[in-house]
Amino acid sequence: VRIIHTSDWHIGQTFHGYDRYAEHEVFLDWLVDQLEERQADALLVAGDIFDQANPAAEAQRIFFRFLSSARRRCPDLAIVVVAGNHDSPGRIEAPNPVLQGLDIHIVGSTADATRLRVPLRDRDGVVRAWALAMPFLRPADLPRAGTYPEAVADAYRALTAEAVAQREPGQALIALGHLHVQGGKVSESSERRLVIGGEEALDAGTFPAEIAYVALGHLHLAQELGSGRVRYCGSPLPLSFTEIAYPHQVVQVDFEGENVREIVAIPVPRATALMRVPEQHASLEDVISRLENIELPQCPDALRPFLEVRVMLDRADTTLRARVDEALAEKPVRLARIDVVRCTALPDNIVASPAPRLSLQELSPELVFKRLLSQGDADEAELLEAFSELVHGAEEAT
Ligand SMILES: [Mn+2]
Repeated sequence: VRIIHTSDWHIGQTFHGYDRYAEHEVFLDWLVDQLEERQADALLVAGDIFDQANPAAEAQRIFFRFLSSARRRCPDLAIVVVAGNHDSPGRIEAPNPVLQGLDIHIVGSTADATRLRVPLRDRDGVVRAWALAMPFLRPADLPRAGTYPEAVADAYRALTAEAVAQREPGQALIALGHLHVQGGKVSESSERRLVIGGEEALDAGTFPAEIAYVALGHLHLAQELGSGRVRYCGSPLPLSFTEIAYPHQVVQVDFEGENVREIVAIPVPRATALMRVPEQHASLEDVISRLENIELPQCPDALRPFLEVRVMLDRADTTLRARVDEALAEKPVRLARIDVVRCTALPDNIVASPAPRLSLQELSPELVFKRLLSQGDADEAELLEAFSELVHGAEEAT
C-alpha cells in the first residue's frame, strides 16, 4: 500500500493579525491532486488539523471541503486523522456519525479503543496494513503513576500488542502520533508545549519493533529519528518566521508486506512567501532604503507575501511604524511584524550583539508563568503542572 503522511495544518491560524485561509485552500487543493495522481491508498494526518480547539466556521468549512473533494476524486482512499494538542478531542470527533460510512476516521481520544485500529486496503480491497490511530494523549487522560513518556509508551505497547494479535501475516503496522520524540529539533515560537514542568519527550526506541513506520506530528520541522522508521513530516506551511528555511513537505511511504519499501518527500509549493528584510538587523535609514527598493510581483491580495522588518535602534523611535508603512505603501506585501533590537552605545572595541527579545505573540502563558516562578522559591514542578492543567482546561473551554 501507499500512504501519504502529513500533519500540523493549523487551519485557522492567524499570522500576526492576518488570516491564512487562502494559503490553506491552495495547499489542500494541491494535496488532493497529489493523492489522485499518486494513487495513494491512505492519507494519514497526525494532528493539529486546526490551530484552535474551537475553530472558526471558515476553518471548518475548508476542512470539510477538503474531505468532500478527496472523497469524490479518490473514491478508494482511506482517510485517518488524529487530534493534536491544538485540537479539541470532542469537537474533532463530532462529525463522525456522518463520516463513518465514508472510510474517513477521525480519532480525538482513546475512549473507544476499537476505533484506534483502522484497516488500510489496496486497490483490490485487500487489507494490507493497519493504521494505529493514536491521538495526542493529554496528561489528564493517562494514569497518574509514572512519567508522561512512560505512560505514552505503555499506551503504544498495548495498542501494538492488540494489533499484532489481530493482523494477518504480511500486513504492515503503521502508527500515528502527536508527541515529542527526544532529539527532535523544535521550533520554539510555534509549537505549544505538550506537558509543562515535566519531561515530555519519548525515546524513539520506545515504539515497538513490530511497527513498520511511525507517522508523527507536533514538531514543525520535517525530520526522521530512529533510523528513518520514526518520522515527522513537518507542517506544510511555515507557521512562524523561524520556519522560513524548513523544507515543507508531505511524505509518501510505500509498504511491501509488513515493511517499508520506499519513503519519498514531496515538497509543498509555497503559495505565500515569508520574507525577512533585511536578513540581519540594520539601522532604520538602511532598512527604509531597502524597503523602498524592494521589487515584488503582483499577486492576489490574500496571497501577498508576509514581511518581517528587522531594525536595530539605539533609542526608541516613535516614527518607526509610520516610516515603514510609508516605504511599503504601494508594495504588494503584508507587513507582519517589525522586529526591533536595541544596541546600546558601547566602547568602539566591543561589537554590539543584539539580544533577541520575544514579542507578545511569542510569549506563551507557560513561559510567563515560569519566568515569574523563577523569581520566588516555590516548588516549581508541582505549580507548573497545576498551571498547565488550568491552561489546557481554558483552551478547551474557549
Ligand atoms: Mn503543531
